[in-house]
Amino acid sequence: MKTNKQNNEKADQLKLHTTSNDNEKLTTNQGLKINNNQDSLKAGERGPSLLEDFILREKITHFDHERIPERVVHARGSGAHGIFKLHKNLAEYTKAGFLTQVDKETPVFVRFSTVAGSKGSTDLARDVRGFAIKFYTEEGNYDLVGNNMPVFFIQDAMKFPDLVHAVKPEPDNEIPQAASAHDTFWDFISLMPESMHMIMWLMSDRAIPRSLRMMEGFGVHSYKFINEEGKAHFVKFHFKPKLGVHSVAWNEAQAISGVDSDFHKRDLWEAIENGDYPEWDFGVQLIPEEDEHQFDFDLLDPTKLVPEDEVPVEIVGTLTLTRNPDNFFAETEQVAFHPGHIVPGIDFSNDPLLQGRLFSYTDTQLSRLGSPNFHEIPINRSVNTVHNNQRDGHMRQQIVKGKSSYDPNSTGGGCPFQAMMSEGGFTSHQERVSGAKIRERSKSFVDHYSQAKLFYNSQSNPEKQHLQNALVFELSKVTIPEVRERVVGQLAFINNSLASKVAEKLGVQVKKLKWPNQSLPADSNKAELQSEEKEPKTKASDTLSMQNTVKNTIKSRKIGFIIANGCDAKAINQLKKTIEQNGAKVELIAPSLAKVKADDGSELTPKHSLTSTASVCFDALFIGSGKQAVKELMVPENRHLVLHFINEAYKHCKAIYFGTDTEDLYHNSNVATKKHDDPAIITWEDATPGDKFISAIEKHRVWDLETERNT
Ligand code: HDD
Repeated sequence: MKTNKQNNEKADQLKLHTTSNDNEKLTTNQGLKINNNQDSLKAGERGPSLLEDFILREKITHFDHERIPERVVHARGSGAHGIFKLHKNLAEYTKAGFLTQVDKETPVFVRFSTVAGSKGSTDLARDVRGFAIKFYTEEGNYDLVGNNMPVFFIQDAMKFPDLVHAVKPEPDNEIPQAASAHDTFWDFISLMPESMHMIMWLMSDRAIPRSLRMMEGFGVHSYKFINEEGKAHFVKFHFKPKLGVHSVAWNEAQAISGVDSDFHKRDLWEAIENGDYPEWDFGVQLIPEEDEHQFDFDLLDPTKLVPEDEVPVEIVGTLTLTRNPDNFFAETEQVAFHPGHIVPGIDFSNDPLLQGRLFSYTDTQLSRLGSPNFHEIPINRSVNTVHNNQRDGHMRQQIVKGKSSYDPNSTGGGCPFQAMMSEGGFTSHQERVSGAKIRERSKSFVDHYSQAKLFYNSQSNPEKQHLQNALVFELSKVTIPEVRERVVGQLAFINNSLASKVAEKLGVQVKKLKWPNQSLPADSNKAELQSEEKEPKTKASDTLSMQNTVKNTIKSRKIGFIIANGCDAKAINQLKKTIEQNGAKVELIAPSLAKVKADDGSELTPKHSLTSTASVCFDALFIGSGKQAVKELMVPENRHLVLHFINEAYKHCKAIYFGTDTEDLYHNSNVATKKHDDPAIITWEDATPGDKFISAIEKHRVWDLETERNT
């Protein structure tokens, strides 16, 4: 295990608040040493407990108040500390200090999350993933609170509570947990055509990532960069994982939820502990303010992305996660993000979803963390000191000296002083704004299908198939036939073949119905504001398909080796070494947890037994070599377990390597039914099996052969 030290201003600040109980005596919260932590104070050996027992009362009282409300959305999360390093000076576009000093390292805390489920729900739910970053810059905290999908369900914050109520468990029976496959979600979606682009993303495999380390991050909204001269550029933020963007299969996700519902949390934790620091390229799409109207969509509309073919993503930095939190609650649970935490050089756009978010996040922290002093919790503190006249409130930590708590003042010599712009004082971008006070949606937002088409058109055939299967799965759980029909009617505006295939499985007709967009005001001209079927300017984009992602590394992948007594030590150790040299991890699986005696007398220690884990926890399998070992794996007690491992991994399109003497296992497994050449099945007959195995793992899965592998 590598030590993951991090020395920077944030780590140093956190150390001041970090304690260890090593070699210490137990105390009360008042520092009194405790002599007996086993028994309460009683009147006589068998007598009643005494009210006087302040030690018992303190312990129980604190325990009674240990829980705080979970986040209303994004309740389940995993966090890590890291570093953001800038590679390109962006001074031409922004005056933000952390984006203008090349090689500058800014400490960050990142929290990934699912959206709909409760804190204790499974990691592998079909859901959007939150991707929130707190940059502890020298100019104050900058929070980029994004997701792993570049668009959102709704165009206006007014609809956010409705969206969340619809996707959360239904209010009468609190069913289902962490799932969108139910009536209320799809009822809402069917009546909100603007959600269709996001629905394409949500039904794609992006919603079931292989790892939090293997997903993209997006700022979603258009933000603004402001340079020293006050010139503005629209900017879209991107994080591209160095390991590529990879997913699991849907029935694999369901199985993982049973075997290890902390799969993503564990994966992130272990990778960082092992020194496999997750890394992302940080990129920006920059659009001069004057080019705002050059697109066939509105830059302020959060249901639209800017195709990379129209505005390329320029990579300007790296985000690396290097340290696990010391304490989940103190750090990951108490971290408070807010899109409104910005620094000079970054500003908001008029995206109505973003504008609403600017209210919501402080408000939610007040109810979640219970005090306006939440900024004083160590994980939330900026690295520069806070000076203002805000005072008091629950749990105040800062002890501000002096009489003065108002401005202007002479009692404090006028301090703290306002900062001039040249001293880093924040000023909002001076955008000219005028308009009548109206409660309406801009007509430029009324195009709900073109980018949904762009996304669908950009998918490979297996990705299209998965998306279709996901829609069928989700809508089959909907009990109201009209809702299913309405969704299918919406799909028909995106792709006829998709709509009819889904309709067929649901037993409904495709009726390309037009109905008023429910989000429009009752007296608006609905015909004019009804979204028409429109082709996007960019018809398809390679960047939107995971098929075109990075596939040249096996770094940090988990490979299961199924072994037994008498296994071929030389072959196993050699393959293990090669795999580890390429950066992947090998875990040994044996019939039991007892040490395995190899053919050369050496002992191997299995991490798992055949019953304590499952193929879904691994990226690829090696089935151990050696006559004796295979004999043990073939005894009735083990045989069905090993075959289940193989068949399941085969079904999920993973690489499987059959070592020498495993013919019997091979022929009894579903692999033997393969008809075509399958690059991810490696056997004792292959000339360079190790290389072939590694190259198959690099490709992640043979999704193209999914139908064949499942028939
Ligand atoms: Fe939000 C949490 C991302 C729209 C209101 N949101 C939250 C988190 C992420 C996002 C990643 C978890 C932060 C963490 O780890 O603590 N939210 C988004 C994105 C959105 C979005 C990418 C659209 C582009 N959110 C959105 C709207 C509203 C909110 C429109 C309300 C008007 N979001 C919240 C919240 C949460 C939150 C209720 C719950 C916990 C928290 O803020 O701290 O205020």
